[in-house]
Amino acid sequence: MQSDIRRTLLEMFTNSEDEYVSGQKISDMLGCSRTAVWKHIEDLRKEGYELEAVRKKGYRIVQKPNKVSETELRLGLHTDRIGQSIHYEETVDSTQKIAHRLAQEGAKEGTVVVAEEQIAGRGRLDRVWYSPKHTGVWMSIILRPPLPPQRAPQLTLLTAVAVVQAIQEVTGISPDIKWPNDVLINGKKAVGILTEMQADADRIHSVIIGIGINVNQNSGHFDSAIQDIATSLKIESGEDINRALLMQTIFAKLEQLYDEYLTNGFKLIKLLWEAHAVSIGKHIVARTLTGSIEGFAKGITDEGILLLEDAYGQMHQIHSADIELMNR
Ligand code: BTX
Repeated sequence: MQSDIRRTLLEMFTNSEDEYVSGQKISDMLGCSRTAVWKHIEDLRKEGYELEAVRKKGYRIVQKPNKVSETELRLGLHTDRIGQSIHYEETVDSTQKIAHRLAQEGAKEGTVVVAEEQIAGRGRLDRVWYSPKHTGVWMSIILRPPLPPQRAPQLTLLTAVAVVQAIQEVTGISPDIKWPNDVLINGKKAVGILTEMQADADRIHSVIIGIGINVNQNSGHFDSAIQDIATSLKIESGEDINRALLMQTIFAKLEQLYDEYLTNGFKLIKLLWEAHAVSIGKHIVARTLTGSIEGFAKGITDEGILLLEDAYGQMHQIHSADIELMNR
């Protein structure tokens, strides 16, 4: 079934809430025969929608699938670019890998790759990112900013702000950001963001923003390797969270902030980021590939780089590191 028909059909069911929609009404709206309506209904059932059919009354949706399929994501989406093209799969090794390929093949800005499960999800430095089935948001977004490559780290911070704003709006929880890419709730990691790019020396071709969010895991459901450091939105809010709504909200916030960034630069994004940052103004240890530096986190530069002052008053610019907050 074409996705436009599917969308119109689902919109009809959503607008009529719990009421039945008659086969005649559907066939009038879609401009097709009653037999074709029945076929469309069967297609929705195959997608996991539970539809009740009652003679002389019509159809109604009893249960939607617990999926973040293209159909679910497009219904009620309020963006111009981000999420307008969705590449959905049940199981993948990593959405980043697929997004890289699509970007190389010329995918449009705003294309989103999303999966219900990743079996080789990855974090920075090829670390493992656990992405169990149907419980989280595992997605990669392709952007094509007309910028030089050294500006790309700003997009990691911009994404963290968009994700935090969306979580706030959907769940009421107000997460913290730990430079550069951890989103924490009560000190535990709920979100990971991985920004990769395809670029030459002076121009970005595409930025692939990977976002992993623990949404509906219960405590005890995490892999033992991350049991003590990870949390989910459900654990923190006590409620099941609608993953499609959360994603749509992220798309809208991201598009808003990205447009602001492309028009007016990083200034406002930096202020918003600082308002959520827990690692600034604290004593921290920054573990980089070449060693550890302990000191006071003074802030971030206009490029999004961390400024760290050590015990001798020397200032370090940290481009990439894992940060640990010291208790003092
Ligand atoms: P990171 O390198 O900052 O964090 C990776 C570390 O986080 C791991 O070493 C582990 O300790 C911990 N960790 C792993 N999985 C989880 C989890 N589910 N919840 C909390 N902590 C965890 C962060 O890298 C960037 C992650 C990006 C993930 C997205 S998902 C969609 C896209 N596809 C893909 O393969 N990666 C990105």
